[in-house]
Amino acid sequence: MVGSAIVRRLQDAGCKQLILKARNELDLTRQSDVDAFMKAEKPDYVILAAARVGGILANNTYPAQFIYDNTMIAANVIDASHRNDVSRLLFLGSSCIYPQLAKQPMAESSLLTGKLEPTNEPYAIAKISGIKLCESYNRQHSTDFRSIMPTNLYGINDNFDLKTSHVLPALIRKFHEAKINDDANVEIWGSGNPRREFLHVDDLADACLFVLTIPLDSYRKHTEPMMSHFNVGTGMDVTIHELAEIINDIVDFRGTLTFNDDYPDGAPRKLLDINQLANLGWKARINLRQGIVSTYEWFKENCDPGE
Ligand code: GFB
Repeated sequence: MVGSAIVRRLQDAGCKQLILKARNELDLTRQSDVDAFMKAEKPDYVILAAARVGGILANNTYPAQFIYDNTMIAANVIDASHRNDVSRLLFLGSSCIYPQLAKQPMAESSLLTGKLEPTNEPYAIAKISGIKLCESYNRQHSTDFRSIMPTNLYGINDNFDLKTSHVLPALIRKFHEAKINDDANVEIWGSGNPRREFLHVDDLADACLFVLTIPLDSYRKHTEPMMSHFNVGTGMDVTIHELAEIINDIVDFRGTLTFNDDYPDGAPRKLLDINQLANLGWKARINLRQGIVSTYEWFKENCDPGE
């Protein structure tokens, strides 16, 4: 989802040469393969959007895969980028790097000020390693490696598998199938009380290009030497219950909602402080309802066997 959105954005911007590798062509967890690729291609810029990602259940069920794959991907790509003289790199992290009970909205400076949310601690540690790799290479080798921390993402090419997906695509699918099957209710995991901020992936792709093209002096002026990342979000959040009602309305399902407490809630709230990037002139454009409507249209055309 993220990689393809960034490719579309770079093509729109007239980027002349994109070097792309699908997962089955290059395994980023294998250092020798990454080294050989970087040596052969010598890219000028690297955008590191590849990651093993998933929703709360996938993170909680496969912690070893989440920490191992993401740690290896970050270490291999960042180190090979340094050794092959990449002039600028952008690393994508996640808002789950911040403490479970961080002051809201969460500023970049709240990193490493408290305990992480247990359901995704392994993933968060791998992403924190990525940020710290970038900062450390910048300090020791004077590289220009940057990081952004997006909030919960959604959009076309999302994962709609109910066991591994994030909440927004899961609810699109659940409400759609409940409507088609004439079910009486839709089950929502947890209490419905956690608050989440959702960013459309096309807005994220725009932010990637924006951050990648900030002149180095301005980038440094807006970040501290050991806190060199930017939050990327909308600045607004909703409860999971409110999100479910929005999707209920868009899908036009007429049944009831039930809340299943056997599933975890995860972090109570993850609202990003987006002032740092806003001060440089970037803001999200796609509002949540519009974004869900277009994602639902894409889902019906591409993922729904009944249509
Ligand atoms: O999006 P989500 O899976 O991940 O869940 P996180 C957000 C909230 O929605 C949780 C609830 O409180 C879930 O219990 N929820 C309700 C559901 N119904 C559903 C459902 O059908 N499917 C899912 N998946 N959730 C992830 C992290 O945390 O966020 C990752 O685990 C990453 O590491 C990602 O940071 C952005 O927002 O809780």
